Amino acid sequence: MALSSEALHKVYYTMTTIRQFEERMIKEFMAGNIPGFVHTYDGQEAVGVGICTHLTDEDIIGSTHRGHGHCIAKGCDIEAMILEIMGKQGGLCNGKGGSMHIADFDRGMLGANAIVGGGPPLCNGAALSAKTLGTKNIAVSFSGDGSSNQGTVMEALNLAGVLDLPHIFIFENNHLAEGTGDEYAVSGDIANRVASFDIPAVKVDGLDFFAVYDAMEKAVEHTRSGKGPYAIEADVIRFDGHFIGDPQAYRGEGELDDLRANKDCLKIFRKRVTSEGLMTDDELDMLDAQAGDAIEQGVQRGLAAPQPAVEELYTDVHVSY
Ligand SMILES: Cc1ncc(C[n+]2csc(CCOP(=O)(O)OP(=O)(O)O)c2C)c(N)n1
Repeated sequence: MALSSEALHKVYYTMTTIRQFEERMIKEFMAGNIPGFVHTYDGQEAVGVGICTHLTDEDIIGSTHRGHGHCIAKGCDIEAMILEIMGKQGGLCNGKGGSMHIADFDRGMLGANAIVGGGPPLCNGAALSAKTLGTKNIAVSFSGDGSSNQGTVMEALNLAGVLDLPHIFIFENNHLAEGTGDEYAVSGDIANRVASFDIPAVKVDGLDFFAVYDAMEKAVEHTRSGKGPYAIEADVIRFDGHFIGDPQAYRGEGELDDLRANKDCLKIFRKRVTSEGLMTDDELDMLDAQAGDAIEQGVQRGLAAPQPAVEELYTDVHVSY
């Protein structure tokens, strides 16, 4: 389906928000304004946005430790995300989850997840619930190449296949798990592995928003219409370290410069929409500026906000029904 001009604006706004959000989180982390451990998503924006553009608030996503981009693409409020990442009151989990545990059920964001391979089994649960209740909602899990090797992911694929669950498995293959390359750690091919579970699986260029968007359109058509699970393996890159502060000694000489020059999904998007006359450089620059302003405002709110009160230490620990 061709995207309207309004939809294209929204897509680019979301992608540039994710990019600038992550760049700012790096700065704030280095300045000591963010506690804990943070993994950034910059470089992978075309995947999160290409996938989530097809989803409603009632569809569920299960994220990873690298979850900021998934949250933003799913529509989470960025100011509330910043408060959460800074551990402040008013954050999406009232400042008690942090970067790796952001959840927002109002947006169908089941949660970031510090357990590698933890998302797919959770999404099977969400998918089973949707199927049992007959809601037509779907669940979408994100996993990395490293995560694809986890037993939990294999079990989730098997169960989704056996139960015909409305679950789309997204594998973001950025070719690195911490500092280990996929050519060393992943035997065979992720999409082929998934296909052996009798689940349709396609590979896509994860730097090309339009390729991801088209692949996800087919996946959603299949899964929402009751035909069961589906998988997409997106070939992508990450611009930064595994975590903020990672010295990246495992990178080759000039590798990062090459990625920034030639494998930047935002530049690829800009080139495509301007050359096809769909958007102008001025429009794109304006969206860059608007996203930057929103992030600046969120950061100022975050810096000024108080931490959760000590009395709240034991609240929000267990769910009450
Ligand atoms: C069960 C489990 N094992 C190991 C870790 C430590 N760990 C955190 S992220 C990571 C690498 C994950 O790589 P990948 O799935 O490719 O995702 P990426 O970091 O590339 O986004 C590892 C091993 C963990 N958090 N959980």
